[in-house]
Amino acid sequence: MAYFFNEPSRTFSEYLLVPGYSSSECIPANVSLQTPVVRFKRGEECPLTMNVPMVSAVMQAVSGEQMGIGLAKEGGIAFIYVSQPIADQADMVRRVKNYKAGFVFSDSNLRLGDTLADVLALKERTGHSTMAVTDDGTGTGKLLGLVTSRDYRVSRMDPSTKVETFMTPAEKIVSAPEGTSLKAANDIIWDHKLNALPILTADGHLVSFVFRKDYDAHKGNPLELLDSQKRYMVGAGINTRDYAERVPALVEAGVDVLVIDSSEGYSEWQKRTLEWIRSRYGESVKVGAGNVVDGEGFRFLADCGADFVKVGIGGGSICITRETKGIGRGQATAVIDVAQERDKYFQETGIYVPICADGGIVQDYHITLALAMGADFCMLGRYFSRFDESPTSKVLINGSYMKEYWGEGSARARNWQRYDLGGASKLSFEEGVDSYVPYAGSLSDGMATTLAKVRSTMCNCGALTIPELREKAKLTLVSSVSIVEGGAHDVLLKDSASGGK
Ligand code: RVP
Repeated sequence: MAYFFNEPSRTFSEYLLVPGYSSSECIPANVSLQTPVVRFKRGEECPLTMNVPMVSAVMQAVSGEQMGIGLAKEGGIAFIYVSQPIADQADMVRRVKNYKAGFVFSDSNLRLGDTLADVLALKERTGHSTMAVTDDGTGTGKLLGLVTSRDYRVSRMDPSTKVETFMTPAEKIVSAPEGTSLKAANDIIWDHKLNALPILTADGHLVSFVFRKDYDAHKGNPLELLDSQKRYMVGAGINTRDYAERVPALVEAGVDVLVIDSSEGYSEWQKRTLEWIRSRYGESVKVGAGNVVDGEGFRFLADCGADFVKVGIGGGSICITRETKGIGRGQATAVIDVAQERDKYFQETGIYVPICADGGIVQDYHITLALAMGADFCMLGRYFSRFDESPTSKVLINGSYMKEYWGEGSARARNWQRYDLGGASKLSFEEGVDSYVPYAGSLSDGMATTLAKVRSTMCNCGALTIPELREKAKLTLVSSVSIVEGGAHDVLLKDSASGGK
């Protein structure tokens, strides 16, 4: 007979934390959000930790190289999406690893023949106002000139005006040779009162820019996540189909951690993938697996050698797996169940296998709840897709800026490998939707607010670290009536009274 779970499965919004005693030491500035990412033995140090408990989803609409760089700056890890050709994914990883803080690859480039209209269109698309004019229109072409917003006046110039008539030509540009240190570049910027300094090869090809504002920003990233060679850390997704080619390419590109990207991870395919990686690389390549939603699935993947296990089926904001296939489990219940098994596994074997709560984080406090319930870190898609650093377009809809966000199981992404159970090499039916999310500005500002809330709640619970939160947390279920009580209620909101903004 079928097995029936006794309790209904629940989501994060059905829980709240009940505050504990906070001492005068318990202030947000003293909170550490450091957390393990990969397995380690009792008494040993975890070989890969993060400074904040957040990773970005393995999705086309979320994790490209900009997210890789941006999130590492904030102390977390982006998992570069797998639903693209191997060489392209490896290039993205390589660009994050080669990124030198403060040295920016030029993504807004023009050719001599381009016009003012092209400049404006490029600015609209990338949001960047400093543009290189190169012989081949790429970020590594020979530098012929620079265009910034100080070089043109839209109201007084014809849109068909050629770039070469108003750009600052190469001979008038202050530049620095490849190999210049960030400190020396900054001195040149300061001495010449520049906003941007192009770094050039000996034969005049563009390598990167150093921007005045980035140098200042770099000094403000105390949590940035660096490898032993002071490069940013980055992750990448793999699938259970082409791992024999994809993994070597990603490892060669310098990836720090992999994850098998699948909607359902309790499978022989994942076992085979993990075994292949272990036989080829031993413990040197770190790889997470998933997704699972109960202790049984966790134990299977832990026994197969997964470095961490991802938890969550059907809770993603763009995910319709529960509707289409009828599989899944409320995300809070799944995390609680898997965390209990992880602790049992640790007691029995002395091996700690971190777990990642993937999907369904809607409010910032859901992160704190997930941590209190036992997650070591959270994976977020919708959250990160809203920022400048996600690879998607910013569009104006009904007067508000939005970003596009689509599921890996949508017809748009066509990531059939993620849903593959062996057999056909195509997406048989959709498990995800294509959507808009409200644009939310820069990653750094957004995460600062989110993490301030997490730290503050931890202090309310008397916890200065994630393990302490887990030990001290008191969680209560809330009734549907008390959920209403939790929002603004029985008042007329001024925004809605005046018909909104
Ligand atoms: P969310 O943060 O709620 O947007 O969820 C993101 C997660 O949703 C991803 O990490 C992944 O596990 C899942 N996902 C991605 N695509 C799809 C889909 O098309 N169904 N689901």
